Amino acid sequence: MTSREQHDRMANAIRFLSMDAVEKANSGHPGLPMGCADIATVLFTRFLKYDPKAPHWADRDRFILSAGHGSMLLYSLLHLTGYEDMTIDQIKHFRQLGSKTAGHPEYGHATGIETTTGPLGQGLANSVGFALGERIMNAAFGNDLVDHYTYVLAGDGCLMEGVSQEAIALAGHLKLNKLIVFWDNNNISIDGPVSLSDNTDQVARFQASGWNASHIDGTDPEAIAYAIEAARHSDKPTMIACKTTIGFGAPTKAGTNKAHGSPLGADEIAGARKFFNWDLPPFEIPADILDAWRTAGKAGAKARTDWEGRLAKADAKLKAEFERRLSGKLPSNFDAVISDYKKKLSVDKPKVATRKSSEMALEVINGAVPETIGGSADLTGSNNTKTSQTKNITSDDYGQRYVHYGIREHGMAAAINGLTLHGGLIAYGGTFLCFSDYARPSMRLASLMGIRSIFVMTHDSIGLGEDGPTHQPVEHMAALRAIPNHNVFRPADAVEAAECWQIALESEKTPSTLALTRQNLPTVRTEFVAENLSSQGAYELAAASGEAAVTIFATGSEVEIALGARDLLEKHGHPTRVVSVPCFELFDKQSDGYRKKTIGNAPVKMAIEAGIRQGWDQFIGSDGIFVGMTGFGASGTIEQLYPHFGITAEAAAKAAEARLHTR
Ligand SMILES: Cc1ncc(C[n+]2csc(CCOP(=O)(O)OP(=O)(O)O)c2C)c(N)n1
Repeated sequence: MTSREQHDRMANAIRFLSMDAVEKANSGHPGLPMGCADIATVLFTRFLKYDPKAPHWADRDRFILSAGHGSMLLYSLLHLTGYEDMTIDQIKHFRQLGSKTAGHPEYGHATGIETTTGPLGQGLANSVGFALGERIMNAAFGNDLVDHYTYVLAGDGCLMEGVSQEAIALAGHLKLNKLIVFWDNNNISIDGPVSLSDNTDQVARFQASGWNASHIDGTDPEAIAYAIEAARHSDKPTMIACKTTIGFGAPTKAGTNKAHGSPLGADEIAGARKFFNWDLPPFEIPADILDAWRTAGKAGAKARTDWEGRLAKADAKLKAEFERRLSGKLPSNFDAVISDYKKKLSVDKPKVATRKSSEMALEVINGAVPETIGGSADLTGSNNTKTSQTKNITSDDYGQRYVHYGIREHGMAAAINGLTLHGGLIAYGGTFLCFSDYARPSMRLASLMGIRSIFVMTHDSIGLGEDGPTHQPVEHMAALRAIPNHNVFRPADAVEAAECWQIALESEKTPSTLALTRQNLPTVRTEFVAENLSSQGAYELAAASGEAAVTIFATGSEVEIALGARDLLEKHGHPTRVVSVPCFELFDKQSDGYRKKTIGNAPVKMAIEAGIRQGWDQFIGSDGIFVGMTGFGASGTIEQLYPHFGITAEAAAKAAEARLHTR
């Protein structure tokens, strides 16, 4: 049992590492680590199940610092408990280029960082996916292999962000009782007291969403321990409102926004050293305190080796499947399953919407890949995300594979990231492409983290018809394509849809968005090709009858229009080729030679996409012809809208001919 004095000195080690690192970096946030050091010390020395020697141990408890600006809290903990890559040198290089101690915690930079945080609210919203992932994996593999908690430290900012409500409501609904959130209730944000902009009763708010919630003194180790113990035995998720003081120990800046986002300065730090009776120079930890921290860091080793013993003794098939899923590798027959399915499609030649093609592909995928977890933000019937294998996950049955996320696009995308980061699962979820705007902050973080989250975005153009411009995406393809490391697919038919899904599942370090139509489309890939042509990003779908006078590039539903324009142009004696472009990002990765050959040098280059031009000049040049949208859509039938906006085979052929004649 740690004495109060020992606890205080251990907590102070966090405080001094944090304030000294921020001071040396001359930037950062010392206030949160100083205020929350007691919570972190109790959690990491008395409750958290972890082993710094095995940071990826599947059954570890997860700790998520949702208030990512307090990154030095996490870095201090990782250093003190003995994570090998978090050296004192890393702490000394806080926020410096190339160090693991980035401004905000970044997934993949150092072990022990479970998710990237900084955009407030994201960590809290991810945690719902982590906690749900734990329950799903527990249902599949049992208590012996999967039985852990998800702890979150969130600030006022996390709770003010709208995504927090989506996350809280979902967690309460799903009764994720192994999710435990500490709220750093310090009454301060950047502009000053929280009362400038908020007076929500947070405890009542969480309770209203089905959580346990109560106030404690966040500086009293016993109160913290008692609250955690109670939370661990609850049948609901728990929020512990911890009253703290930002910058605790700084003589004049404590309790004020001056302790938030900048170094404290030499005088304040000297004052804090006096206050805490800490006379060591920066970055030095008293040997007995470092020992105590390292001992705490070793405490989880036994739980880990016990767990390894249970895994070794588990049924061989169960063990192999558990290990395969955690490795992120797909079942070995996956490629063959997709190849057989593609063969069948080229024979059947279905004329269906790509949202339906996506469902058909998912029916095959979900049959072959048991770790997929589907879902939709209340548009299941429209997004076609549910298949025969995916029944509803409920608070009574986590052993299923479909999440009704509710009308919570942002919360869904963040939870998908959490499910993905948890490990052992491949999560996808759907909404309308137009509402990717509501999910975009989490989609961007999936790209930054380099994880396999999959977003299914249907109703991908004016082709959705009568819902009108509020629902018709126009700039969304361009906006999503602008995110680095994000594969944005717009398949043209059922074969491309299957190929795009295959790539999405195989891309372990890149999230994917599939943009899918509401309207039916013919099969354009009528001949079976074993190779995944979509993986090249763009490929020649129809060759010209002679030396090409025109090349038409198109995606998704507009490939049919491009093929129609090609027919007209060929009839008029203009050899025309069509290039399908299911994914810009993958095309960018091809060799110069392949890209040059695919773009070709036809005198007239044209792109057709029912969206804005942005991004297309790389194919058609600034003097190329773009057939698409120049502004918002309109409410009407699909039959009216395409001609209204001039996106037809006739209009495209006419524009190409006009250009040929001016040459
Ligand atoms: C989405 C988002 N908006 C704004 C910011 C900038 N920001 C960083 S911390 C912060 C204030 C957070 O206040 P609080 O959570 O109370 O943290 P404390 O000051 O108590 O450490 C703001 C506005 C951000 N990181 N993320």
